Amino acid sequence: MKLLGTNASPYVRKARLVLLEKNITHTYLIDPPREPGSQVARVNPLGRIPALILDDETCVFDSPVIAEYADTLNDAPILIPRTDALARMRVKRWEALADGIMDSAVVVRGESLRPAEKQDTGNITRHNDAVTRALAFVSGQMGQRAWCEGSSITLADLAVASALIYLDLRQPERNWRGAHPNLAAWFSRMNERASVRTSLAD
Ligand SMILES: N[C@@H](CCC(=O)N[C@@H](CS)C(=O)NCC(=O)O)C(=O)O
Repeated sequence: MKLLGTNASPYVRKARLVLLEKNITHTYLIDPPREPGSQVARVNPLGRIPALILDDETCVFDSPVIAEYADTLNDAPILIPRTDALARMRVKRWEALADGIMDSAVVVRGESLRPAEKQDTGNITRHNDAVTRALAFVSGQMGQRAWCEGSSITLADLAVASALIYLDLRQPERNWRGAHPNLAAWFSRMNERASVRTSLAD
């Protein structure tokens, strides 16, 4: 299978981390959707990354669907609980929270690329405030636990790490480590994982 993406996209990072953690053989292809010659719109009608192209050419999108599909391919590890409905919901809710942080940070990034006089400052504030609230919620839920949910790594950890890596990239001035030392400690452990190192290497 082939994963189309870019290194900056937090959704792509989440999908990559799932494939890497589960040791699923794949080729990672850098394909910015807006560049001439991109194959993204041909395979994903939404024109978005990540797009996972299976060997029979089926295209899997978007990142929650990729994560869920990939998680069913093997059990090592199981990243989304299979049978416990409450545990499953909680992991998916963590993912929704992380994706929401990404969504808001992407909006803020988009605004910042517009000429100053065209930027919607109200929109920027709304989305930055949502990120701030969501981080406080993440921190409160995390407490001093080793993992977001349960007693081992899940999709929740990979999704939250992807959101935080994106915040570091686009909002380096945001001092989330100072505001949430428990998140900082958890993140520095996540950062040592081979999957995260690989995703940050290229
Ligand atoms: N909900 C989607 C969001 C994907 C998304 O918005 N990706 C952005 C990159 S971060 C994209 O492809 N935008 C289209 C573009 O850049 O033209 C997912 O989770 O996969």
